[in-house]
Amino acid sequence: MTLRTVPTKPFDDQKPGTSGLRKKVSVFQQPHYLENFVQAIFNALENCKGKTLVLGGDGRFYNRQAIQTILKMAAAAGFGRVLVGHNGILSTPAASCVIRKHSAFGGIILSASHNPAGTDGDFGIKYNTTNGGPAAEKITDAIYARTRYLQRYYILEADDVPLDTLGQTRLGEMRIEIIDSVYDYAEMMESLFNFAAIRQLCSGNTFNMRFDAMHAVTGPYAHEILEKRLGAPVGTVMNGTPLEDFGGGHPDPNLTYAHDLVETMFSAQAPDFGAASDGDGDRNMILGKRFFVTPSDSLAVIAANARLAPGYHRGLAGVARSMPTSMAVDRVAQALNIDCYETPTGWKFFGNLMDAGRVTLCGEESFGTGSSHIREKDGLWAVLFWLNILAVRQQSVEEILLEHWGKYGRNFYTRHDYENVDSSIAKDIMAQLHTHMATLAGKPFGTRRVAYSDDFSYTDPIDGSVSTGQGMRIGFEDGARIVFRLSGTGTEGATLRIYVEAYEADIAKHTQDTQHALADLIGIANQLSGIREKTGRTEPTVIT
Ligand code: G16
Repeated sequence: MTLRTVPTKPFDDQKPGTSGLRKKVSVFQQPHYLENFVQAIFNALENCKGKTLVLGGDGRFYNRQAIQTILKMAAAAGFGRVLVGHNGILSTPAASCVIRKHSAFGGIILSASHNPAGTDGDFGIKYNTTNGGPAAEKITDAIYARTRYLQRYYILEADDVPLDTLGQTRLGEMRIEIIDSVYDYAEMMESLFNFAAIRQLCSGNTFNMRFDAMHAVTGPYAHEILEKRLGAPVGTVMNGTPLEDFGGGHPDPNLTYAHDLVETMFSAQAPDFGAASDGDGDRNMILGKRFFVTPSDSLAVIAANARLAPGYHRGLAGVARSMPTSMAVDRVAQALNIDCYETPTGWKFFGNLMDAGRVTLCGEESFGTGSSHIREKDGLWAVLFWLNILAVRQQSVEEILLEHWGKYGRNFYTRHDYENVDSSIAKDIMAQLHTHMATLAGKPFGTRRVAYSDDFSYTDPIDGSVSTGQGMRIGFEDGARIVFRLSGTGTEGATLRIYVEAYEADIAKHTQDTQHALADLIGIANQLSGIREKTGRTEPTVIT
């Protein structure tokens, strides 16, 4: 085995987005592209000698090839030990769990999350730190800075490592452990939730559920936890075999892309409970019988019922949500008399708050919910939390939501996505909105008046770091809000997101259709951005 130094040249498009570097597979397949980014990570970490790294991904196309390259580069960088998921598989939450449980120095997670996979699909890579969470901006900035002037990378010339046999092997001086992808994670879930009560619910005759793994990474986790450990009937898990191209689907658990599940849950014979997770297992969608729970409401309901789960029976230290997430959880926090933090979009912004013990529960409108049990959002965890609540309360999902809104009021909420918009048009729309921000305060729009408008900026309360340009927000005096943001996870053109929210205290109005309830605000958002005229689109690509 020889250590090779390979000369290379920087690529100018390796700036990590909301969650790591995501590009088309063909971009990653360019000679040196992956290697450059991995070397930039190792260079930014400075001293990897003898340290432990966790490595795995969501099983999409290019996962196995990338793992072989990264193992040889990790050996060249001097890592002492690498824990690799069996067959290269680790869901994002499982990777976070393994990093923490085994006190690893960090981890590399290979995933482009919910983006489609396959030879024409997307691939992604991100670095998580020793707390198990996505690297903070100062680290991703340091990695990016290294990519800008990288001249060489180091790699061990060696045979590929078999990933399909559990156990230990070596690559040069470095020890490799192929670990069970599910075990640590499943054990942790069992320690947090009332498995006995959930088992009774799932294995009885009165309750019926479906979990859609969308041919992505959560299949093996869901089979083990829901069907084996909790006794749900075989067949509860749909699309449970992970495929390199996710079966040609788009594993984004929302009403548009999780169509198999949505069809089942809105049919005449709908089961009582339905859920889905995404490509890498960190997102979740929760459905009742012919009933959709928005991620923002799901976060609020979990917060309000947290004490029902054994892992949370002492209550919550505090909660956090991303800025565009609805303010439903704020109302619960107020009632519980705990702090509620508003952060920019991106799970990495929750890390410091959780490490400092300020918050237990976090969530985002983008179908992400999680807690301080790990430092990533966690799809199956959210599903188990809901099952725990249902098992204890013995009510339907709809009944729980109606009661919740009755107590706290309802935050109607929707997000309109315009995907694959020409990047220069999207930038232009955002630039014009930016100029509007300074002039809107005090202006009336129909029955509403603008209370504030700005480009959201966040000062981390723990380390004082400042993140600017995190989305344009317009707040009305009655608590309604409109937010405009460009997605930081897409790989084609730009995705413009419009988030709309309004609070309704009147219980008689809680069962209105969301799009109808928010129609006037959607009209204001369209008018202010001019999105339809400027893009020629007549409707959003996805509405959630
Ligand atoms: C990632 C981040 C989330 C973020 C989401 C959407 O999720 O981890 O924090 O909310 O992207 O980001 P954007 O609106 O910029 O596209 P995932 O599941 O894709 O890793």
